[in-house]
Amino acid sequence: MTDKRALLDKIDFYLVTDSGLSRKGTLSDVEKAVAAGCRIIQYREKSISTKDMIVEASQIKTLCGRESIFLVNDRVDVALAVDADGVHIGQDDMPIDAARDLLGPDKIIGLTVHTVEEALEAEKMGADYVGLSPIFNTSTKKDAGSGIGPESIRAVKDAIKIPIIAIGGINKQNSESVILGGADSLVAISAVVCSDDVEQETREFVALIRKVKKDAFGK
Ligand code: TZP
Ligand code: MG
Repeated sequence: MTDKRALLDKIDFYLVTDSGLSRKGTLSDVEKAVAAGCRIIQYREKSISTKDMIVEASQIKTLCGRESIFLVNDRVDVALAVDADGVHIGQDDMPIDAARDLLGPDKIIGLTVHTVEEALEAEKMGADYVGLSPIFNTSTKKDAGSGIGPESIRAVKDAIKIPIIAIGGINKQNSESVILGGADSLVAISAVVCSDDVEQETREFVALIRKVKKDAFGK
């Protein structure tokens, strides 16, 4: 197991980039989030050329350094080109086994799931974690569907051993319900990248998640 894969068990706040929503830009957001203790970054970029993505992905890889996991959303080819730590893929993207064949055994593969059945299938196919989506309604992803509610996380947690990252409509007010519901980590895109101070917001999310885990589970 690489060092980066071992880090998966220790993540609290997970940043997904969004250049359309960001106030200060993707590179600035990544830099601030890493400085604030975010240990996993997903580069999600759908609006620039592959050539430009590869340039930006290499810069993000440098910012993540050895401390933070660096994943590329959807694009196995871009992840390979820059030797990222792995990919995050959706139900309609490249199947996990095909991605694993291309990336090899050491890279991290995360899959978006919406149900217990999809989570079980993801684990069976060799996913390293699942992104459970959407927990609440969100306007950040137009086709995300309706929120499943934080109370739906428990059934997924009971069904699989790999970590669950919760995503969709999460903010500081509802984060506690998400972690108590069974999520290992959570993503908040608009709550962080639309803020004036990404570093401070990230710090607050990291501290809040750690406190909820410590108070509830003693870890
Ligand atoms: N996938 C599922 S919901 C979502 C993505 C990328 C958007 C989450 O954004 P926000 O602003 O945290 O609701
Ligand atoms: Mg996708």
